[in-house]
Amino acid sequence: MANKDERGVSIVWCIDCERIDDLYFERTTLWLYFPTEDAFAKVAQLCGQNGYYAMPESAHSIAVTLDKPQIDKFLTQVYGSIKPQELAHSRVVTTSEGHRPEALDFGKVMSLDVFINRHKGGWIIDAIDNDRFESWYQPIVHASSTKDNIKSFAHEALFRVYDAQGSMIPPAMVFGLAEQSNLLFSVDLVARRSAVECAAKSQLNGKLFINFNPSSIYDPSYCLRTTAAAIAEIGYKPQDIVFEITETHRATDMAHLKGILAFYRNAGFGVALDDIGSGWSGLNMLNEVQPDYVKIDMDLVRNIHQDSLKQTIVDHLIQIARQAGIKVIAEGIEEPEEADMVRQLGADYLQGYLFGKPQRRAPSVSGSQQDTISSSLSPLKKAARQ
Ligand SMILES: [Ca+2]
Repeated sequence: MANKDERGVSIVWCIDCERIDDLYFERTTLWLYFPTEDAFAKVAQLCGQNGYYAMPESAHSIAVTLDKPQIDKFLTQVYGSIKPQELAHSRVVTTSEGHRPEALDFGKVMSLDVFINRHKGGWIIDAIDNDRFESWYQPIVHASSTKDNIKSFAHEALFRVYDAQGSMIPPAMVFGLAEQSNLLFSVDLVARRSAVECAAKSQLNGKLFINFNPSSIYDPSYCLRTTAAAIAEIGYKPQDIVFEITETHRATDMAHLKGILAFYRNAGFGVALDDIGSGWSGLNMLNEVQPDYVKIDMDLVRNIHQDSLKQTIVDHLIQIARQAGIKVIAEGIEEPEEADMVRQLGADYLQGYLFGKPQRRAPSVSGSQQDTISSSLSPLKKAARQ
């Protein structure tokens, strides 16, 4: 669903051009067309059961008029009642109540699954606009650390988004939905800014690992310059920052990925490859990309002390990394036995609940210093809205 250019790279979605508000009115009529009479019947039935104001237009189409608060519930019900394929082949366009679609509205016709994703993505925009997000930090420790004697090396920033009631939205859902509603670029940029901002406000020590999804970048020199400038402005040195490239198993455009890495490298930042070992691509990438760090996927670490196959794989990974001068971080350590095993195999750093869960850090600088930090990062805020 993402817009792709000829290289298959995501194009920036212009929030200002495609605000979700344009789809809704005081009372909105959704003009729905379904590919099958069966799908039509299911939606007609749920309209009847829930007392929605609905008028059939044909055996395949229906006009449903809803108040704003009803829209969310209606779309969730439709989503739950018809098959994904039917959803993809259904069409929808909206008008204000009492108006039929005109020729001008044809450009707004979209498939029902995109419409629903766009709708759900609305709260992401809302959360970003209203600053309902922050970063939490999980420690990365030297491999010689034990549960009771932690030698801190770095922190990984983890992005947290809250709904209007203040409940945390599950992080996997945030990025999944951001991608489906074409908001990955903005969300990833806001998350990078938040990682730096919250770390500066709480005066976090040591290196800072910041997650970064390469598919959210279409032009490294433009997108990353803003991030790099903001980091410098706030007083961080590039060598304090390590960008963790996530979702690498999905990176099909190696030249694009290398371009991004080269930019970070030239600017003096460190680069890590995340989740190595979760797919075959990880190993090939190691040689091609030559990162400073690799993070071994938590699936490989889980119960590694009881699994000789996992031990063999991790042993190999660490050998390859060592030969290339790459430092190894083992993620997802929960048990002391897991820590012992990856330490024996030669991991350099460890991360996981055994050494600390992701936690929010309270600001430790004055209110005016916080304001200064926020304003030096404002170029990033602006960029996220472009
Ligand atoms: Ca990560």
